[in-house]
Formats: sequence, structure tokens, C-alpha cells
Amino acid sequence: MTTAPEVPALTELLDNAPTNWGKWGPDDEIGSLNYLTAEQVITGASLIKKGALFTLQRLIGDPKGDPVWPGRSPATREMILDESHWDEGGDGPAFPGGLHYADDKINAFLQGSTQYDALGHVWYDGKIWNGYDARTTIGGLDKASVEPIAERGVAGRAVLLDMARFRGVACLGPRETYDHTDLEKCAQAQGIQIKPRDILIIRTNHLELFFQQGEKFYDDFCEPGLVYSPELVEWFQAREIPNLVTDTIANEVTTDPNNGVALVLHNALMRNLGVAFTEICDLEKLAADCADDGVYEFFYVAAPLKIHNATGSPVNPVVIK
Ligand code: UVW
Repeated sequence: MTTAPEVPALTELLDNAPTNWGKWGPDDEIGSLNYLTAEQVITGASLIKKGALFTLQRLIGDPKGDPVWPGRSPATREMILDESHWDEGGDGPAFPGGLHYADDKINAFLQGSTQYDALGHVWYDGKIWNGYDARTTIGGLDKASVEPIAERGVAGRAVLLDMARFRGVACLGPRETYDHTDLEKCAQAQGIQIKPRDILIIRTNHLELFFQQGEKFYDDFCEPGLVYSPELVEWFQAREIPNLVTDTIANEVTTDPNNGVALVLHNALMRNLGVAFTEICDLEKLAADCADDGVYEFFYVAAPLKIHNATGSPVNPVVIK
């Protein structure tokens, strides 16, 4: 995606935008996840009331297709060893006692399914999260990779903000936007408050259109989502939001309708404030349960895979109510 000449550069658009750089020291690599203290974990766990579990990962290798950011390809799984390898003349290894086993492998973009972005995943102006030099990304993220997030794990109180239901639609369409004031209104309609340090989970059900339309989904690709304003960024910073979780591929409106810039919030929230991004979640079962019991606040726990120097990692977040 190239920047058209009439579109402002991120350096210009986000000139003087707030950052949390240095707030947790010069070596920090987990950013706003620092807000998830032991107290937050205990507060979150205290919301477990009925012992219901919801896993938020989308199926990798879904026979109906895997939605991915344009330019990435869905994961492919290859069978390496199965019973056919022990057919006559086959190459199945011979083990004492006659053991047979199955093996397979996947070839996958680390950002190609439900995933945590590393804080160093995006940048502008030659600097990534906490002010590290963008050249530290060359050949692998030496700074702010997904590894420290994976090492730490994520747990705390989370709220579901069901924007599709709030707007009375099955799913939000391309280019639809909402901001922090809409999130507050949605929370109010659901009978909850967004509290400081809450993990925000926003449902759009937009990817339903991918499953309905197939490849046509990408023809005019502009996902719905949060839209940048200085006030929205201040809201995230003042509320100390640690983690933004959504069911879209990139967590925000793809191209900002106000200025034409792509993925502004990846930069204003992730690069500048250190907000962790969790993308491509499947929120449907959780949302149905919340609509049913009217409980939109719960315990959230997740840990991406520990992959050295990686820009992101698949994850299967778990909500417990
Ligand atoms: C990009 O940053 C391009 O995408 P995502 O954060 O969705 O992986």
C-alpha cells in the first residue's frame, strides 16, 4: 500500500501525538500490557461466575477459507507422514514394536490468523515502539518482537463491545467507522462501564462478508473499525487500555476516511502508546452468550507463541465467564 501524494505522512498527521515511550523504562518491549498488574488479573478472575469458556481463535485451514490481510496468503498444512507411508514399498520409519505415527507441518504468515502483533510490527519516521531504531527490525525484530509478550502472557478484566448488535446489523460493512464515544454508548446500552485498564474486545462480525463473498471480499478492501482522532488517542492513553482485540483483520478502519492514511491507529496506539493488538478473532459464540445472559464483562487470558524475533504470533485467546 503506497502513500498517495495528497495524503499526509504519518509524521505530519501524528506530529506531537502522545506517546508512552520511556514510561516503563528504556528497555521496555511490552508497552501498555504493563497496566495488567496482579490486581488486574485478580479483578478479571473474580468475574468468573458460571465457568463457561470461549476460545477466540479462528480455525486455521478453515475449509471455508482463512481471511488474511491482502498480500498475505492463508496457511497451508502439509501431511508429512501418515499410514500410507507404511504401505508396501513405503518409506515409513521402522520402530521397535511397530510404532506408526502421523506428522504434518504448516507454512503460515505469523500474522495470517488470529494473532498478537509484536509492538515493533509497524512504524513510521524510522522508529518503532519506545523509540527503538526501525533498523532493529532488519532480519528479525531485535526489539519489541512478540517474544516478550509471549513470555509475559496477558490476563485481565475484559469487556465485549458488540458494535454490530449495538447498530442493529448482522455485521458492519466496509468503511464503517466508530470512535471512543461510540464505544462508551455501546457499553452503556449493554449496561456496563468501560473501566481503566480494561481489555477492549470489539465485535463487528465483518468477516462474515468474507465467508459470504469469497475472494470478491478483497475487491474493494476497506475494513470497518475505529477511526483516528487526537481525542480517541487521548482516551486510550487516559484509560490505560492495555490491549485492543477485534474480529477484523487489522483492528481499525483500513483507510482513514478523514485523511486517506492507512492504519493510522496501528501507529498512534501500538507504536506510540504500546497498546497490544489482537486481530482476526472469532467472537460469535462469545457474543451470542453475552446477548443471552446480558453479561459483557469477564476474564480474558491469552499467550501468543514464543517465537524468537517474530513480528507476531498466532494465539487462541480464552474468555472465561
Ligand atoms: C498490518 O499491519 C499490515 O496488518 P496486521 O496488523 O493486520 O497484521
